[in-house]
Amino acid sequence: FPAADVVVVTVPFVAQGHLTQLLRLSHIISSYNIPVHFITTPTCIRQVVSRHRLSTAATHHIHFHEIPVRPFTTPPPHPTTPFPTHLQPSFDSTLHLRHPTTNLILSLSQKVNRVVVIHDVLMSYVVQDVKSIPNAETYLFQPPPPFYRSSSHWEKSGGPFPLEPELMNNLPSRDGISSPEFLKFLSLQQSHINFHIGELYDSSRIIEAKFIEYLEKEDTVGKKKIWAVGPLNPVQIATNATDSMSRHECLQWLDKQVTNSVLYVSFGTTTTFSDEQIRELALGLERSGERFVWVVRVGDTGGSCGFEGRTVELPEGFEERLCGRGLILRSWAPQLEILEHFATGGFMSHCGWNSCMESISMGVPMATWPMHSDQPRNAFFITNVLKIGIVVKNWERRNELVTADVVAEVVKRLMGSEEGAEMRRRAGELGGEVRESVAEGGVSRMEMDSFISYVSR
Ligand code: BUP
Repeated sequence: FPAADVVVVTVPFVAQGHLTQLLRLSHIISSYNIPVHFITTPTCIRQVVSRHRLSTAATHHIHFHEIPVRPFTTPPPHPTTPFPTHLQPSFDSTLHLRHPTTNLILSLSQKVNRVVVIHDVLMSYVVQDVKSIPNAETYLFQPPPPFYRSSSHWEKSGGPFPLEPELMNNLPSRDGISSPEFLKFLSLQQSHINFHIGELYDSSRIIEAKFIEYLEKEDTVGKKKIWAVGPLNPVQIATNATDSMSRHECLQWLDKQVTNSVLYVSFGTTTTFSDEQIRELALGLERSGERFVWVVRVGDTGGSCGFEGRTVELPEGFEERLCGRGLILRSWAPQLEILEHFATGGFMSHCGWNSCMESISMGVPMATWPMHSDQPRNAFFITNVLKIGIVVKNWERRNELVTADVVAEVVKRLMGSEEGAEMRRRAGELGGEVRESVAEGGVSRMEMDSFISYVSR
């Protein structure tokens, strides 16, 4: 691919999972020798740089633009309030990014033939002025997977859907996946979605071909081109001498464990359990008798302030009683490396789409515990469509406490039963196919190549 006279501007939504996806996409695009400009707030830049341990070598084609946003006037709600209320600061801060983003695109448009703007669907308001810049064009990045988008469309339109009707009868409802504030924010975005050229997904036709085809056929996006270019996460973690010296201590602990014997437990960046739920989970993990690595942290609060210092209380004596059978991580964990590790044999997860794609591509079966947004449908996709997961918490019982007994039973099924072993085998095979899809000649790589050809036409 010759470097055409084109630059890409990526505009992520200001929450970790969303930043991660567009940062990964930026990396891939820059590897085609196309300059990428990544625009967000200073807090988010700091967050992605430290959490992703970015080195200048890895990002030399990515230009980070920090846009200071006004200080928040009200403190954010406590992180245990239901999602996504505590992310209100994120919603507010995006609104301030509109003019700086337009100015950046405008100034780039005077230097190159074409500016390609790839924006999170939640940033449609921010990029609305691009339509008046003649040599700039927009592409919408959809953070949820095609299954979520296609099943939501089918709910409204009816008609045939590429899944057995009995399964569709059990599709989790979308009740309770969002707060009124978030719905208001979404509707603001919706009113600015209409002028993009195409849509990009962090998914692969290996796992979602029929849902992608449904979206293409059903014309849900007004005959927009769809590119499924995932997984965006690296599928092979490079380790060299320097990296191995700075390897996280949990990886050294995993090195000493038996193949597929450890459950990784993490519920993402946006939610915090109640003290009561933490207690049941801890006792359940203990009762299961299985080995685990558990990321116990307070959810992000829209990068504003306040709760970073709060810690989660575990039951008294819990850590001592484990006698080395479990590892508690209280800060940012190297999730991809953990999932890639030979000792990891299961992932108990909230089913954020990044976590699902990472687990799928590393061939790890899941125990599903969704909390909000697309997560209930992602969990359904993992357990009922790909059949590489077991339910811990059913969405229809979202207001109930998950007891220690339920946790222990699911963990034992996933980690210590024939059923779990069979799922692991299936997940392993699927993971292999998904990893191949991003290698030379694979379907996802070809879609990425086709996207790059299109934007540098
Ligand atoms: Br916690 C944690 N280390 O300790 P999702 C998360 N991650 O690398 P989200 C770590 O953050 P939604 C940690 O690998 C994934 O890439 C993880 O994204 C990484 O969930 C990302 O899974 C989390 O999409 O919620 O952002 O919590 O995306 O559903 O809004």
